[in-house]
Amino acid sequence: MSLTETTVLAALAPRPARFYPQIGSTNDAAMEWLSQGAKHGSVVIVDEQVKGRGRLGRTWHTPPATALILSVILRPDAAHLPQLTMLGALAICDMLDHLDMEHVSIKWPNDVLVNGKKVSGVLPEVLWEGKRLTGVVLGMGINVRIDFSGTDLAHHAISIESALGRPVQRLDLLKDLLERIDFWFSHLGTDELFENWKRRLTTLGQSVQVENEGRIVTGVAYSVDSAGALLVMDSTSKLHRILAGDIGLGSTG
Ligand code: BT5
Repeated sequence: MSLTETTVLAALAPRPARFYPQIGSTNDAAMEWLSQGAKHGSVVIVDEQVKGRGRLGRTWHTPPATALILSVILRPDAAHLPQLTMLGALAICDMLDHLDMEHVSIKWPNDVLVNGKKVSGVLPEVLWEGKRLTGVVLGMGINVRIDFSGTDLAHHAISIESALGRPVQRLDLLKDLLERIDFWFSHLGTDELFENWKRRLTTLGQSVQVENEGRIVTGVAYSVDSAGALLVMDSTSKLHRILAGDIGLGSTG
């Protein structure tokens, strides 16, 4: 079944949802809705996103009708903000498990991988009103049937259908994913959420290179803490706490 306003709104009712055949970025539309008072759990879904954003000004690439592109509006307690990226990646992993997908993992902090290739990215964005948290927009792009062959991403990206070898319905994935987001949202701040996220990380134990406060740190990804920071141990056994960034993986250390 294709994604249309009628099919999406009917499948998700009574959850508040907005569907667009084409949009610049679901995160931008959801941020605007949040600022206008959208309820917790509201969701923006599109068939085609033409100005998808990644982190640090990067681009998220999605041809029409080939991906699940959504932004969920959440109203967590500010104390739980560090777990929002974990929540998104975990919910996607659980959805993939439910499809019997094998070799699902998380590359710190927010990439969901299948067979070591990126199947999904998560982009949480936070809206404040002065010192008060208005809410969070959790943007997720999930590759369902994008053909990456011959593109720059061919060696780094993968789609659900090519990994599974069978077709899937985006509407079924959407409903399942939203239930899993609700589940993990109700576990924000718990050890269960943190431990499940940590268990999925492929990064731990690997040699990594990461930029921290303008300097490149090389070492072994030693652990993560409950705020989601990566702890990297360098060759002098000094621990570096990396809150956000991009890691390059070296050989297993
Ligand atoms: C992310 O950024 O992984 C977060 C992507 C979030 C996208 C969603 S879609 C719905 C919502 N609305 C938005 O506007 N954004 C969110 P980052 O870690 O910076 O990764 C970006 C990099 O991933 C790019 O520079 C490419 O190398 C690669 N990339 C781009 N498109 C991809 C795709 N479809 N599959 C796999 N990798 C991709």
